[in-house]
Amino acid sequence: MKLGITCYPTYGGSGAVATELGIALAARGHEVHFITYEHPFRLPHFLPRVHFHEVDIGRYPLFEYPPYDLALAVRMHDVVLSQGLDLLHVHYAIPHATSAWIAKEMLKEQGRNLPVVTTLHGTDITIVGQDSSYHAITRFSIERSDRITSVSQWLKEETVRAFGCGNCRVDVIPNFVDPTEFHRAKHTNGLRAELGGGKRILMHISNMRPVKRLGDVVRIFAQVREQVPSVLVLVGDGPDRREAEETARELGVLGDVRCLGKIDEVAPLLAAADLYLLPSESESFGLSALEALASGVPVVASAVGGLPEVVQDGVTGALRPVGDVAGMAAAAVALLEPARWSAASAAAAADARSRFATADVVGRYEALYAEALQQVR
Ligand code: GMT
Repeated sequence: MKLGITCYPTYGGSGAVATELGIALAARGHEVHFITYEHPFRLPHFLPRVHFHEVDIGRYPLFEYPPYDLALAVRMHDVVLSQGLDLLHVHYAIPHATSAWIAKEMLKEQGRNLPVVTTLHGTDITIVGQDSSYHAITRFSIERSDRITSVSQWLKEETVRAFGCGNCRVDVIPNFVDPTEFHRAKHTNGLRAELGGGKRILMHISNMRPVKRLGDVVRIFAQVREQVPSVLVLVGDGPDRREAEETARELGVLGDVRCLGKIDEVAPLLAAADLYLLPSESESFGLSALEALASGVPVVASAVGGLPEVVQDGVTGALRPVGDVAGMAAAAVALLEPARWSAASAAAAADARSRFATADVVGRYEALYAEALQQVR
């Protein structure tokens, strides 16, 4: 198949999933065309059968807010025609599903009925899509997609609840992980000694927005550190990073917090970690938690959203209510006990491989594409 994929190319779970999906589809023989405003961050510069088409929004002094969604629709229309694409798959509904619908309507003038698949990832449904400025267009664009997928059962139910599209068929296709790349034994690169200096390593990776509750990450760490010599490694950047550093200073633990900033390849870092912390306010899936589990790193997270579909409480990690810093810290200390850690680490890697391996999940997308193509014929 010739597939167009649109996503946010910058740091974030939806862009990571979309890019890994495109790479896996190309490896399975499909031709993949990324259509977005920047080179996706997880895309190496050249891969066979992978193409990148930049969306140029142009600049005109009249526009305080250049209409990216229109430029994207035009680029989609153009790439479908010039490259003979069979299908468009957009990740994150806003504005990608809307642009795809416009492109689809434009293509009707060329006698094409192009199937559009929309994958819902999280805040497109839970936060941004529920803002009154976007609610109606999000609902409209989801309903106009030929097929809709969501990354967890929880997100599917939330979509029906928030948008009331009872007639929409939403297929749950979970996120996935490459078990050969996210593999503890693959990365023996001295990072453990470099980052931990003999102490246990707690890690958190995110775009550091309020929904991640970065302050809780620091507070959990401070409580763990009272009982277990440990360091906290923070990867990524975002609006809450500075405040988290301030919290660490106030708690007297800043000297054991390492802020690494944005790093593209996180598999070697995760392979060096002992525990992964994700105490989010909301999380439709928690891709970074899955990548940690595959790397043999037990996860301490909030019992919220789609996280219980990813982390098995008491087996591959621990789930506690949002904001339960003391509960998460106690669970983390218990998980760091050597025998308990070994069992949880082995269970985490095995569970990630058995339920979320790339080959199985990508096969489900291929089957869905084939059905979508049949549907519009
Ligand atoms: O940051 C992004 O690219 C999207 C982001 C979001 O806020 O929607 O992440 C979501 O998509 C990821 C990939 O499917 C999920 O693993 C995250 O759980 C989800 N984030 C939230 O729901 C907060």
